[in-house]
Amino acid sequence: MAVRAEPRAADAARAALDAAVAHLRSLQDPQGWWKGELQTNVTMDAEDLLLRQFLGVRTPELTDRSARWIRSQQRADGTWANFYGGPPDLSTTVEAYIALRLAGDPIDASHMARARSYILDSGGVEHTRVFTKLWLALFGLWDWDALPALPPEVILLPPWVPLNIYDFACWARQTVVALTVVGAHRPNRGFPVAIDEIFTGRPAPEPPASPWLRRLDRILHAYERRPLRRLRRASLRRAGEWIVRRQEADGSWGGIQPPWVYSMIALDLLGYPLDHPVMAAAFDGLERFTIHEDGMRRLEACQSPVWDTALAVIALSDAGVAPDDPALVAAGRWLVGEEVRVRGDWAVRRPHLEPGGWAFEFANDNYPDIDDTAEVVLALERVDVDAAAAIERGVRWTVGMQSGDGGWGAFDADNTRTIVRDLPFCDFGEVIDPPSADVTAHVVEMLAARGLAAEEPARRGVAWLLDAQERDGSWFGRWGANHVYGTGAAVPALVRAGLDPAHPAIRRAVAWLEEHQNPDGGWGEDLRSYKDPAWIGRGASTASQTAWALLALLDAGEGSDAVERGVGFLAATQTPEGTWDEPYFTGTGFPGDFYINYHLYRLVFPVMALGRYLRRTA
Ligand code: R19
Repeated sequence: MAVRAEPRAADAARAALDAAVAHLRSLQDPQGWWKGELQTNVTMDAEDLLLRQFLGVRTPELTDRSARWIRSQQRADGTWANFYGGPPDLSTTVEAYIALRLAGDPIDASHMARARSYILDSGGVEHTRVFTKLWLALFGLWDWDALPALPPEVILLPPWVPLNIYDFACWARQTVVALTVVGAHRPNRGFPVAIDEIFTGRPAPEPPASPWLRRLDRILHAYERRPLRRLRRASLRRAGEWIVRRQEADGSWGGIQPPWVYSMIALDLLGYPLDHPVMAAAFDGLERFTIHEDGMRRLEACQSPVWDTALAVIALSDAGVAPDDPALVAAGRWLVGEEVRVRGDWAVRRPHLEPGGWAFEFANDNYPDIDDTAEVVLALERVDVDAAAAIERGVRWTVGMQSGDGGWGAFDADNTRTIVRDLPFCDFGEVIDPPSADVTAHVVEMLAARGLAAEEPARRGVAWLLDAQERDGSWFGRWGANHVYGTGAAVPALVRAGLDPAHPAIRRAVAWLEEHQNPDGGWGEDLRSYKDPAWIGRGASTASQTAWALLALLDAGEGSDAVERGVGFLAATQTPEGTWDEPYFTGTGFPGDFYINYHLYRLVFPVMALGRYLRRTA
């Protein structure tokens, strides 16, 4: 058939979907899974060099490859950001600068001079976050006394005492336990180059902590000078055991970079030799998180195969791929094999709950999460594999993990003690895991798909969501950017749980989405929206965010012009390969501090949206 000058929207959508499906199929691993790169920022690479420097295993060849990557990410103004197009980040720039100094880049090289002038204009090393100063302290470049205290004795606090380790979100908990061991040893391994040039010499700002937490910090510093010897020894032994027991099958801790590298440093200080099986597995695992390309190396902060596979299955199924299609069957079998069947840290708050569910990564048995479990169940419902028992366990586990207020957090139930956020130590990233709209919506959608919408857990979830709707009609996006993600999750969940699309909550959400559509037909929301409300719902159009908005509008029953223009945007911006370019980060690690470009989002979400659009108009 000849190409028409102005193909109907549905024809363009069909062609785009076919190409996207073919491309998505081509990315599946022979073992059944999908995994897109999880792109973050150069602190991963800088800290990797610092880790190896600390442990005495940094080689010139590896240093050169990392340094080339770090240099390639520097912007014209000499700075590094935490996300594409983002503002310069001082801590990231300082870490990158130090890594390049370690790699031998001279102070007077122009790229170093530009970085330095930004650093000094921004207050120098003195104004960086706690983690950056901690890295410097390991090498004698920062004073241990000038860091917030965090004694290993916290590991002895029972789970009902405020500020015990189970009050921290799991990612912060594993980081904190390792860092208490490091802080107790106060190592100084020296540094082969001077970096005096990035200090201003002015006093560091006081961390914004409440008066009594500041007093607690002073008391802990005093204790640190003369810790009770037997208590200290017992705490360090407990912390060491706690860490070793939580190493995952792939050598990681929690499948994420921060606890991984700090656990390696802690175990080194506790006397584990580098060839000890625990340390050797940790090194091997890091290698599998390293991408080698064009003579450079870069690290993933985390890997997302379970998440990506669940989303890809849902997308292909939405696109009309049959449940017995070999690609979906292989994916389904692989997902069933990834089920977590053991208790993890979550059991501290839910001791009587049977294990079940899925984690985000290849290996993270200690930390299955509710978001992945919801999406995996939704995916397994659509494939011809025997998954009934795993689905049943996953649903029960999810229901058991509902927080007291009716919502769901990502990894734990009732992880809501906000006092943790006020510790002077916690100046970076979210450190608790309270219920969020996106995770709660995914669970409600899953319960509805299982025919459980009328039961108490789903009804409380719906009530939680209705209560969490913003005044403007949108929902906040905790793990995706930002209100477009939250709204794109909440509306389908509510409608599938039985809320009438004519319900005022849905109408307000639709109106909000329509008001925030860009003139090009797409949707975009800048990550600055997390800090500056003026950016909420605003930003350059991206494929994934456009798809999220469409998912909401389609489930809300909109046959509107907005939908046609959104679909038109996707069709018009597809690459010849069948995917979309998406330099913008649309994933959120920590609102305000840490962002992720999930490389498969640009493809799986448009496939879902186009597939659902065509089903409806077919
Ligand atoms: C939804 C599915 N999700 C619920 C899972 C998302 C997993 C994202 C991977 C995040 O990887 C991390 C995790 C933690 C950190 C930290 C960090 C910050 C503060 C403290 Br205290 C400890 C650690 C820094 O980078 C990270 C990356 C999509």
